[in-house]
Amino acid sequence: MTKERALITGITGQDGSYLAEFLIGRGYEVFGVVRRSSSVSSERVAHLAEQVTFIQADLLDQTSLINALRQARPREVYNLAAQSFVPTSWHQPVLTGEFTALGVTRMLEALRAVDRDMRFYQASSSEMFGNPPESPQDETTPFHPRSPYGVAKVYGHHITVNYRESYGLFACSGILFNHESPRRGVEFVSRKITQGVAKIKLGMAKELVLGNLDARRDWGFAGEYVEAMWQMLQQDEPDDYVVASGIAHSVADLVRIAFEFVHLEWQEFVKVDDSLFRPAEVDHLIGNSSKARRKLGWQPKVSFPELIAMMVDQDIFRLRKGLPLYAAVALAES
Ligand code: NAP
Ligand code: F7E
Repeated sequence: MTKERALITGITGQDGSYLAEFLIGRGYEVFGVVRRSSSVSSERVAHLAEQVTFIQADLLDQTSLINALRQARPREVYNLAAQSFVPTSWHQPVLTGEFTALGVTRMLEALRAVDRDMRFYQASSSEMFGNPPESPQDETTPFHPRSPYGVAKVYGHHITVNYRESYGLFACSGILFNHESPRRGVEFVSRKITQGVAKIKLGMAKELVLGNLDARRDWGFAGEYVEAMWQMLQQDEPDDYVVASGIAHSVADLVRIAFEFVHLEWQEFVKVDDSLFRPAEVDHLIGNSSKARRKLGWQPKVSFPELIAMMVDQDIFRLRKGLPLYAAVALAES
């Protein structure tokens, strides 16, 4: 039997690695877009190297995207690539717009040029809500982004909807709230905290310097959120969905739970540095994913404390074993 084919941009990122694992597990032939780099950026998918076909392309380069789709001929295209770190979007706003906003149009144009029957998933974000007029946020909540990243994602969302309406493409936008994992980039607050706690526990660091502890987010486990992406592309009609846990916690809660897990008092180690505060903060996000739960049958299973425990545990394991930052570690190992 011929395997279904899927192409993932951003396969070397957190979500790309979990999505590739998930699709391989469902019998897909997986193609992953990687950009040329002078150093290795494929730690998260090293364990999948034999099962994925990597294609060199870049969201900045239209021809390379067309060629990637011509080579892979996928049924499903998951556009996960982006400049995804919010603080960097203030330092590199133009580049963020090129990758995270216009990059989506380049992908959609490539799809239109190669095969309009391919199904398209766009990685939209709760950062589009920014400073929302209502709580919790769902698919009808107006956008008020608070960073160049959020603004770029609003463009990516609207162009996806527009190509669906203009050309009848099967294009879906998944509005995902924060999702974390032991493979999360170390600059994001969850992993910064769990790695910091692991280092302090092992005597490798003395303090953990953070920014705004009052910000509240709706955090879930990335391994589960990628399943919702796939489910969106299996529906009869393309649509947009909020994916969230429905529970918000503060950064301070995250800190407290992570330190409690290793039996340490967080107040003894955490320092706040005002320079880590953002020019415009997103204070409080919480998602209402009832549409995804109803139509996709999706629901999260890993609780917030379980997620934090999993991350601290694996950070301690990696540090003890001297493993690379993003190496996939089986849960049973740690
Ligand atoms: P991530 O870990 O930062 O991964 C980003 C990926 O994009 C990497 O594979 C990166 O490749 C690739 N990339 C960046 N610029 C590129 C370019 N010009 N051409 C080709 N590839 C490029 O992000 P993530 O957390 O997995 O998130 C996946 C997607 O979901 C992103 O679009 C993000 O904005 C969005 N999102 C994330 C969350 C979340 O909580 N994680 C929530 C909502 C939406 P390199 O390895 O070469 O850098
Ligand atoms: O910040 C506060 C910070 O960088 C969360 C991306 O995946 O999710 C992510 O964006 C909160 C913010 O994620 C530090 O001020 C305090 O309020 O982990 P973060 P984010 O900005 O929410 C969305 C949904 C995406 O789409 C993005 O791609 O934590 N915070 N102290 C800190 N944040 C960081 N990074 N570092 C600190 O030291």
